[in-house]
Amino acid sequence: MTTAKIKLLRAREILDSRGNPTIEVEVITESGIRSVASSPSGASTGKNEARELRDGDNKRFFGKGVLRAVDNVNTKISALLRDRDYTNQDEIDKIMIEASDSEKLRFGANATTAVSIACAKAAARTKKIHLYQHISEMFNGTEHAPSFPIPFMNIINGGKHSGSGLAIQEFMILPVSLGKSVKESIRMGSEIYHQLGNILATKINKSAINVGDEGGFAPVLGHDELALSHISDAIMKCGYNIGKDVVLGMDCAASSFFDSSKGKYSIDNKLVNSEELLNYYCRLVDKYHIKIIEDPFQEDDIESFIRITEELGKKTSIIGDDIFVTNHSRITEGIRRHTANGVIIKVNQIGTLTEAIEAARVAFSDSWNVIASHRSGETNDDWLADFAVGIAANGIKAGAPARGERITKYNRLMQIEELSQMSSNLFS
Ligand code: 2PG
Ligand code: MG
Repeated sequence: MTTAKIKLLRAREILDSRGNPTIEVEVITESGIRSVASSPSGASTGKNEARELRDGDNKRFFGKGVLRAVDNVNTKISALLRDRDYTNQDEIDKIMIEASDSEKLRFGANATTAVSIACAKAAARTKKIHLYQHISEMFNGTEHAPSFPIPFMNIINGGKHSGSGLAIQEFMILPVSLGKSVKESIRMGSEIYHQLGNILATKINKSAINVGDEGGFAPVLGHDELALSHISDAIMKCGYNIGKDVVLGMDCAASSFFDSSKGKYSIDNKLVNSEELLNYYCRLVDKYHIKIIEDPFQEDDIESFIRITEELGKKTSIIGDDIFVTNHSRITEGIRRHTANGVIIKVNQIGTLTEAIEAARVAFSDSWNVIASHRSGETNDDWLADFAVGIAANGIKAGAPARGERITKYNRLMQIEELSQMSSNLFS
């Protein structure tokens, strides 16, 4: 009989990086272990994501409070999971999935996500291993040498994440000379970020270095292409080789600049159709060494996804976020139709660790690029770094190399690298 039993779950309302409420869950085990995890929250959400439960009580936080989700953890989920073996993640998650609805709205995906991760943390502590090792064991079935993701650093913020007016949501740098280690790639990213800040402040003005939700700069540039051009200047000024040391990526989050009444995309003060948008991307890819394009079209424009994957997929990874929403059936369908060749994995988009791992597994089975991702509303919890290493993700999206809730993921990644180089496996 197992002794790894849940004694109590305790949830509370905390604030995320945007100052909105989110949920933190503490799991307390029979043996006295206490583990805490919190759920992040997105702004440019896919319409098929698992749903956060918000109170809708306009007297508190303009309706955004999460007291109902907190109460669900403290009462309903607690009753379901009490005395359960928290080292059996499959079982813990299955209980929540079966008692919930398909959108996870009954408990709130914000509640189930935090419970799921808090249990994984408790299990790792019980096994006296690190969270990334525990997730790796879950993912691979056995212990595996850690594999490190490339940091995808979002250094210019547009779309719903800033007031820059840029249509494209994220302009990212990927320090790809990973042979140089995680530490070195993070150093490169940080240098380029600061160099970009100098360029924007000098060429535009100081207000151009105000930042958006993910810590990237939010300059008012007028044209999206200028963001790529300033970033390229910053990379070169730092002495790095574009295309070799560093490549570029974009999360277009195109649903957010799609005008459904006109059936067109609004970018650079123009309305363009999907054909014109595809041509625009093709031009940018060649000119700026763009190796990642996430959500190039709105989430229902599957035909255009197929088109761009056909056209650019050999040289650029076409990544689906809003269209797949970390859902393994949607990814399976995407593989069948060649809708993309990469996927974003966000635990809170599906609501449990087990389902997120399953989604990643399906994507890997067709050699897709798998990117573990934060949300634009984050907390200082750093579990994402362990998750990314645990599933051997090709990349990790954690925002700019600035702002506490972003750098805590990058710092943890560097810590994991150091831990994995130590001969001893001792838990510290
Ligand atoms: C995205 C994410 C994270 P949000 O679109 O990939 O960068 O944004 O959390 O707002 O959905
Ligand atoms: Mg995205």
